[in-house]
Amino acid sequence: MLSLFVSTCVMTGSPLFARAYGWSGSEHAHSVAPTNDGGFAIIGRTNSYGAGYDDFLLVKVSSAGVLEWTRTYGGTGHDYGMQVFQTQDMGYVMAGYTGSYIGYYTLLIKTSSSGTLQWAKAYNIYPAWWVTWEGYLYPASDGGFVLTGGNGEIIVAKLSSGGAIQWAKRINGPNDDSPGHIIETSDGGFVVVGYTTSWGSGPSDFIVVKMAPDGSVQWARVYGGPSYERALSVAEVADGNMVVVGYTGTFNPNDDILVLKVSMSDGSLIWGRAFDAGSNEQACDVVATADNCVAILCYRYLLKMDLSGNLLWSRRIPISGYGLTNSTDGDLVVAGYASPNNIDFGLLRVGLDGNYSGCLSNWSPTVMDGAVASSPITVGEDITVSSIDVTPEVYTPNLVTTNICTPVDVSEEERWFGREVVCFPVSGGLAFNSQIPEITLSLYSPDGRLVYSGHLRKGENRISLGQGVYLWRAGDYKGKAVVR
Ligand SMILES: [Ca+2]
Ligand SMILES: [Ca+2]
Ligand SMILES: [Ca+2]
Ligand SMILES: [Ca+2]
Repeated sequence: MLSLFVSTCVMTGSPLFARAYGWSGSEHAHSVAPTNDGGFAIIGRTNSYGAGYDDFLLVKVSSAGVLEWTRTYGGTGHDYGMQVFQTQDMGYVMAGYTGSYIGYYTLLIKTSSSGTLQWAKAYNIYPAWWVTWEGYLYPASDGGFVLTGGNGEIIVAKLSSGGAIQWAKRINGPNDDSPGHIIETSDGGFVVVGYTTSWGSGPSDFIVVKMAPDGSVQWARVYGGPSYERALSVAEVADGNMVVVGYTGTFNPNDDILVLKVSMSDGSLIWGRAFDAGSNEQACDVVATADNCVAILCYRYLLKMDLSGNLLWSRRIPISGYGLTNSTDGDLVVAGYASPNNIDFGLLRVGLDGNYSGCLSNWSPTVMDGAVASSPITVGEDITVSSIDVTPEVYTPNLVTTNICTPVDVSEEERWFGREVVCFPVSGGLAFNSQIPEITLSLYSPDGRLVYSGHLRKGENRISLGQGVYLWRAGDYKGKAVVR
């Protein structure tokens, strides 16, 4: 029988890892952003180092999760870093809560690409407390930022790249309302989500407000059942609509994840799903994925859905996640906390298949129809925001890295010149040409499972393999190979 197997050795990839970064006190990570070098910037807070109580902690790691540099920023009070993004000049902008500058409760910090402080501003509207530590930031395509926060109300402000306020709006409900994430949408407008006790049914409902680039409200709606609903995050998805995530008490006495797909054009509900695993499940972040699906983070759980509302996979993860992002090459990255040293920053990188053997395990929630009632509301009024320039203290902490899971290194350094082990195509498998008398060879599936282990002799070694993608390691040499 003629074998049609053809194999090629290809370069790719980045390691999967789950790591903690911390010191003796508490390091809580709140979110993570990809950086132009393929790595990540993680923001949160620490009380191990800094100017007093908690300070912002910014940790820069490589694509493989290797710690590159760290800084703290803050004053003598509590300073909680919430979100970070890389700016168009390759620096960083961070936002969070501050208690260090009385009367001004949102802190925005701009640094260089190496974390050097460039400017910092604190913001408030008087007499309201503006941003609690649930404030969120998002980069705007004009180089500026949009910021939301509130303590009993939802405030949205558009800032220039230098932190000057361009406009600010208040979602003016009569009762308590609280913001979750804000995003810029592909039309240059913005969407802010949160929860409201001013409208809707029962104790609270999701609130979603779609704004034009100038902050005028295009539509606003509430969504919910007879119990509480709280939205925490939103993502624009591949078909131009949005997915809003949070939690609900409508379907069970305990919290369930609630996922709503909502029309970008008018806010009508497209579908809803709720997930229960018998305990309190609360989705806290969502991202659109490179393969046109969505991934949803719920503390110790990560799940992926298609845009029709089907659950594709759900996993238990080894860190308590708060923030979810995409790597520059499409993997999923979760930031949160882990506990090797009291409480540390935790960071997990996993592929779009959710497979990371020995690190993530299957989790099977009950899936329910989460379609809930929805109604339009009328909101939006201009407000005045004031800011002051502040100078946070900056420190360089020493953090320890701990592996929570054994990293799966799928990276390839194809140093053909001088390579002592080379993988090349043969019919029905792979061949390895080794110049070393004897060396151990391990072959893994892409999800990190060991599928072959043996020794290479000096010279050519042939291994019969079925079709598929294999990761291989022989001593210091490694690569990825496809058997077709
Ligand atoms: Ca710690
Ligand atoms: Ca502080
Ligand atoms: Ca409700
Ligand atoms: Ca539940």
